[in-house]
Amino acid sequence: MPVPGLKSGAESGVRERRQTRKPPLYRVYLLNDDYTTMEFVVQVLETVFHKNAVEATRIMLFVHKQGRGLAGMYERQIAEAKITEVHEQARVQGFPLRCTMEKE
Ligand code: TYC
Repeated sequence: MPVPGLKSGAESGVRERRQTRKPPLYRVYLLNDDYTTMEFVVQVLETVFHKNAVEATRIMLFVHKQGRGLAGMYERQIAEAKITEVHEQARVQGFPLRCTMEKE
């Protein structure tokens, strides 16, 4: 028998909240260094993070001046894969470019 004032999960919104809960996002940062070329960093931002040339150049210059900059926000596994891809592309080209991630 329904208890007055006590709503079901669906009515109270509990179930909806559970079903729509988003997984945590991670910020992926590029770090500055003295050796990686600006051209390569722009290329990485375009190919790995799908930025257009203008946005990629803006982010690269921000990192160059400030020390680090946000490349994108992703679920954990995607963020990890992007970082691995950046480090792999950098390794192949002989650049020390580094990338980090931080939860939300
Ligand atoms: N500082 C580098 C240079 O002067 C350019 C650079 C920018 C390197 C961003 C890394 O994440 C980086 N060639």
